Amino acid sequence: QLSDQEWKHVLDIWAKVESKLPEHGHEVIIRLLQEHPETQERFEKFKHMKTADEMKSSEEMKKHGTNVFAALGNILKQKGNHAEVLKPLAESHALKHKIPVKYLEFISEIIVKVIAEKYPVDFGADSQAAMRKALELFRNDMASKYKEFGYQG
Ligand code: HNN
Repeated sequence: QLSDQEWKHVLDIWAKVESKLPEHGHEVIIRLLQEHPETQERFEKFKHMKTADEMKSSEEMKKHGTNVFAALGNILKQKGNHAEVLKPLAESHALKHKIPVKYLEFISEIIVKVIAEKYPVDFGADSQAAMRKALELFRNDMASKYKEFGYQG
């Protein structure tokens, strides 16, 4: 679990991310698919895309990035009491999309990297450490929900 100070770091930087939520969400998805091509196979609607340029000009991918970041923001704002909002997401990602915990690790790394590039001044070492901790908590709780749904992740 995170301290009050750590949650404050997480939510302060997230407030900055939200000023350009669709753009940042879009960029994170593109980098996930580029750096880990196996993740692209999980998206019926994106697996035909061949180049980063194609992804950048895709309004549908931007919309998906927005949805992912909106869901993540909603989780972070629960400050760890996220069981209720996590459950439907864990269910769909376990049983329908079959997203291994490894992929959640991939995106966590990219999220920290992208925020650090966009907000170097506001996202210092303490904030980065707090965000990593929050994303780890998210992943751990997803992993235990996955198991409840019979998916080993
Ligand atoms: O739960 C749902 O199926 C609703 C759509 C949705 C949301 C709100 C998805 C989603 C889909 C369905 C896309 C569609 O058809 O519109 C798929 C195929 N995801 C995936 C696949 C992979 C994936 Mn995710 N998601 N998602 C969300 C929301 C949040 C969310 N998803 C994530 C990762 C890492 C991957 C692996 C490639 C992911 C994360 C980390 C989050 C943030 C909580």
